[in-house]
Amino acid sequence: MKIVRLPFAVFFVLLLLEVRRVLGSHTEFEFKADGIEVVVGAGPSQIDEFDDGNLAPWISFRGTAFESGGFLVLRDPGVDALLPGHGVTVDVSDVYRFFSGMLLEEDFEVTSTWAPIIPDPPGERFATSVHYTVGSGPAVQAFGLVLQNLGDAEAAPFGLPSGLRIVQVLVDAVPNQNAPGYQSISFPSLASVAVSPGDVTGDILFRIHWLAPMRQFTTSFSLDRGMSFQSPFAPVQPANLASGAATVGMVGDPVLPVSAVPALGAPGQGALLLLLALLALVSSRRARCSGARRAWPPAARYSGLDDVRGVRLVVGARLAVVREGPVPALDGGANSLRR
Ligand SMILES: [Ca+2]
Ligand SMILES: [Ca+2]
Repeated sequence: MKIVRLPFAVFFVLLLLEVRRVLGSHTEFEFKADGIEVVVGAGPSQIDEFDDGNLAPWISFRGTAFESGGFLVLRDPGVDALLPGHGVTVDVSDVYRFFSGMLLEEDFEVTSTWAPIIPDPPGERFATSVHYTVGSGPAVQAFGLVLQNLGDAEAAPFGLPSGLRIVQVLVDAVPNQNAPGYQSISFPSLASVAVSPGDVTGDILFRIHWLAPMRQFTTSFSLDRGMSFQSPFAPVQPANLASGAATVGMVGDPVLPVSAVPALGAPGQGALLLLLALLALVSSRRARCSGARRAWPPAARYSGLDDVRGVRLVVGARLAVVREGPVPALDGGANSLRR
């Protein structure tokens, strides 16, 4: 029996890892920022090189973010946030930070330096943005630059062409109070230019400039580590006058069409079939040992992922492996399938 239990445990773990992969992270992504510089008014440069291994004073609200090797790393697993009315979910990993004196009453300039990682289609994108509340809140506005590589289905909800593009966007949003999504979100200003992967010859720099007297944002970006900058976008003057503090956001948030239902990948299916075979083997041996000679029902079946609500695995009548209901983050076995 020990010979059987070892591979059973192995495939059990493989199955859990696959379920965790499918349900916990629809996308695999990793973006890195090498540093960021903020200048407020005539003040000194405030520079963060992400080089002390400690994320603070940046705060991450969603997903996976950490400092490593002199970089801010934003990667999967992110946290899903529905964009209501747009038919997409974004899988977000993010960090935010307030820089000293960074108020909308002051001029400021934010320059972020991202490693030259080309986002993978059909959903990946990363962004640097400036966030501030509108009125007394909870409405927020964000303005920023994005490098995205969206497929047709992922780009259409934004009214943008697909492919590798730099996007300048102004976002109006009302975040949910106790959930990662939004009550409402819209894009009152949206512009983009196509980029060829070959144009990216060095670090990608995003620069956002706020001119307080004009209440106006302008942007520029570099695809060659700051050797040259391009500014193809028109200035943006937000319609909703805001005041007070602004924070900087660094975000990686692959876009997923809502219709993209998670499914077991090939490795998971293989592990599952082998697991079923092993379960049948274990059960038949037990039946023979006990002398019960029970007929094994032929209808060992896997009823599949019931969208994202749960997993049901039914093998005959005697060995019922069932896990139903919400599947929280499958944390290595605490919420595992039970025999
Ligand atoms: Ca660095
Ligand atoms: Ca740090």
